[in-house]
Amino acid sequence: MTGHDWIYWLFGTLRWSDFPPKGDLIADCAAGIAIAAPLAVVVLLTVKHRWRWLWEEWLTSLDHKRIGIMYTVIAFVMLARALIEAGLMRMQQALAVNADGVVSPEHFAQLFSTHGTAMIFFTAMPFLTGVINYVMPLQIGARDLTFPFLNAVGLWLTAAGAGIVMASLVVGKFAIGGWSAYPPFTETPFSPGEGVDYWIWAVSLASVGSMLSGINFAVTIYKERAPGMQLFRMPLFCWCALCTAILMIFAMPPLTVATGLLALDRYAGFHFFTNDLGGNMMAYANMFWLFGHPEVYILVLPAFGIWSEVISTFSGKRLYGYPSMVFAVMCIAVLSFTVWLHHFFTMGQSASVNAAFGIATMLIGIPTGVKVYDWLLTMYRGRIRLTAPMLFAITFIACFVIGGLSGIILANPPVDFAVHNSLFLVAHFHNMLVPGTLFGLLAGYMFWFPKVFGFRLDERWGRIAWVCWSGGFLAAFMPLYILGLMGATRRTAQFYRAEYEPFLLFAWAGAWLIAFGFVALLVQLWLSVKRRDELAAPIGDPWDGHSLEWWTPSPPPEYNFAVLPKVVDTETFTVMKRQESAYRSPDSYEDIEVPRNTGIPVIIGAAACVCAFALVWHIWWAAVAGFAAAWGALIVRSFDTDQMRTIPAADVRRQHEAWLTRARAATPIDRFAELEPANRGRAVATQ
Ligand code: HEM
Ligand SMILES: [Cu+2]
Repeated sequence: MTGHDWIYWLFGTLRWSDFPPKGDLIADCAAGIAIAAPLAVVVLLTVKHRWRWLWEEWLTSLDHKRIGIMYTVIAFVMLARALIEAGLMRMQQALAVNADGVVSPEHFAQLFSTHGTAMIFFTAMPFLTGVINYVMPLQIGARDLTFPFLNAVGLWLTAAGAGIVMASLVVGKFAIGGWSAYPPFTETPFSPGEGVDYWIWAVSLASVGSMLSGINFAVTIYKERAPGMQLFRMPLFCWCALCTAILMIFAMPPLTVATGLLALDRYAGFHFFTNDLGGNMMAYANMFWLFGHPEVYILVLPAFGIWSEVISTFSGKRLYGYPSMVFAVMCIAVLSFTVWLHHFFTMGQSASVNAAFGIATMLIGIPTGVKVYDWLLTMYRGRIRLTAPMLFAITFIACFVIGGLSGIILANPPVDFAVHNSLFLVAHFHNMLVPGTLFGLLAGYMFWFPKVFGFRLDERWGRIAWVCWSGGFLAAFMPLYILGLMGATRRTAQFYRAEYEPFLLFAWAGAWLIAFGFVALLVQLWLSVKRRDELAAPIGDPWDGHSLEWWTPSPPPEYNFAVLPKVVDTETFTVMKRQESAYRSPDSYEDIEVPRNTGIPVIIGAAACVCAFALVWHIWWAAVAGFAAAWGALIVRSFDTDQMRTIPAADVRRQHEAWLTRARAATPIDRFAELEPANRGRAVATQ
C-alpha cells in the first residue's frame, strides 16, 4: 500500500482543508459558534460538577416527561440556528438587488438547504414530538408510553441527526440541493463531495426516529388509556396526536426509502433516479412528496391540538363541536395522502391528473374550515383571558385563514404553473408553518410550562414575544406574496429588478423583528427562572384546566398518577372539580413499576452518529464499527431482564398525600386573577 492508500483507509475523503478556517468570514463565525457553544456547556457542567446529575437524571432517563423536555431542548437549539440562517438569507436578498450582497451564491444555497432541513426535521419535528411525549400520556391517564426504551432510542437518533447537521457547520459543507434534495442535481456528477451525504444521513436518522415515535404514540393511545377513557372522551390534543402518529408511521418510510435509494445512487453507482440506465427522477419526486405532503400535516396537527386546548381553556368554555373536530382531523389525515402530486404540477403529467390532484387538494380546505369555525365558536360568548398563548391563538386564526386561501389558489394547476418556485410559494408555506406550526408549539410551550417546571412564565415578556413574532411574521412574509407575483423566484441569491428592493428591505426588517421575538423568549425564560418562587404554581392547575394533566402536582411525579383516574367525560378534571372530588384522598395505594434508567439509547445514538459521519466521509472502518456498535448495544439490551424498578406503595402514599394536603390548603383563585402572584396552581371559575 502506498502512503496515500493508508490515509484514505484511515480518514476516507476527510482532509485538513475540510476543517476551519474556511476562508469565508460568515462561515468561520458559524463554525466558531458551533465549536464554542458546546464547549461552553462542557466547561459549565464541569465547573458546576453537574455531569453525574446530567447523566443519571436526564440522559439515561426513560421517563416520557424527561424525554419530552430533551426533545424540546434540541428543538430550541436548532431553531436558533435556523433563524440565524433565515435572517442571513433575508439580509442577502435585501442587499443583493443589482449587487453582490454578503454571501456567495453557493453559500446562499447552503443556507436555504440547512435552514429548511433544520426547521422541518430538527426544530418542528422534535418540538412536536417533545410536546406529545410530555402531554399525551398525562392527558389519557397513563403512567408512561408503552415502549419507554424505544422512545429514548428515537430521541437519541434524532439527536444524532441534529449532531450531523451541526457537524457540517464545522467539517466540510452541507448540501446545496434544498431541503428536498431533488435528483438529478443531488446525484454525484452534479453534487460531488460530502454535502448531499450529510443531508442523506441526517435526514435518515431523524426519519427513523420519527417513525419509532409514531408507533409508540399510536400504541400508547390504543393501549394505555385510563379506565373509562373511551376514544371519544380523549381531549382533542390526543386525537391530534393519534392522527399525527399514524401519519408518522405511514409517511416516514417513503422518505427513508427515498434517501436510501439516493444513497445507493451516490455510493454504489446505482441509477434509480438518473435517466441513463433506466432510472427516473420522478420516482424520487413521488416518494419524497408521498412523505412530504403528509409531513406538513404531521407538523400542523399537533398544533391544532394545542390550539384546541388553549382556546377552550382561556375562553372558559368546552370545545365547540368536539365530534366535528375529531372527524375533521381524521379527514385531514386521510386526505393528506391523496394530494402529494400538487408538489409537481409542472413536471409533465397530463392535465386530467393535475385536475384530480388539484381538486383533492382543495377538498382539504373543508375539514380545515370546520376547525376554524369550531375554534371561533369556542371563543364566541366565552369569557376570554388574553394571556400570551391565547394571543398567539388569535393571531394564528387570522393568519392561518390567509395562508389557507393562498393554498387554495396554489391548488389550481394553471395558477401553479405561473407562481411555482416563486416567492409566492415561499410566502404560502411559511404562512402555514410559522403561525400554524411554530406559534402553536410556542403557545404549547407557554401553556404547559408551569406543568412541566412548577412555575409560570413571565407574562409581560410573553406578550412582548407575541408582538415581535406576529408583527415580524407579517412584515417578513406578506411582502413575499407580492414579490412572488412580481416574478421573484425562490432560492435566488441575487435579483436584477430594482422594484423588488423596497419589499425585500421590508421583509428583512420583519426578520429582525422575529429575531427580537426569539430573544424575548430567552429573556422570558431567564427572568422566569430567576423569579420562580414568586411565579410558583406547584399545586398544578394554574389555568383552571379541564383535562387530566392538570390533576397532578407540577412537576408531576415520575409515575404521573398515584392512582389512575376514572374517566367520565372529555373534561374529567372539570367534572371532578365541580363535584369537589379532585383533591380527595383515594381509598388505597399500590406499588408502581417504572422503567429503570439505561445508557444504552445514548450509546445507540452516539454509535449511529459516528456511523453517519463516517459514511459521509467514506471512512468505511468507522462506519462498520458504528453500525455494529449500535446493533450490539441493542442486542445487549435484549438480554437485560431487570428493566423495571418498583416504587413502594408507602412512598406513593406519602408523596401523594403531601400534595393533597397542600392542594386542599391552597386558596382557590379566580381564573381572571391567574397572572397574580397569588396563583399557586389552583385556579377556578368563581362566577
Ligand atoms: C420565522 C422566521 C423564518 C424566516 C425569516 C424564514 C426565511 C426563509 C427564507 C429567506 C427562505 C429562502 C427563501 C428562498 O427560497 O429564497 C426560507 C426557506 C425555507 N424555510 Fe424558512 N423562514 C422562517 C421560518 C421557517 C419555519 C418555522 C420553517 C419550518 C417549520 C421554515 C421552513 C423553510 C423551508 C422548508 C424552506 C425551503 C428551503 C428550500 O427551498 O429548500 N422556515 N425561509
Ligand atoms: Cu403538499
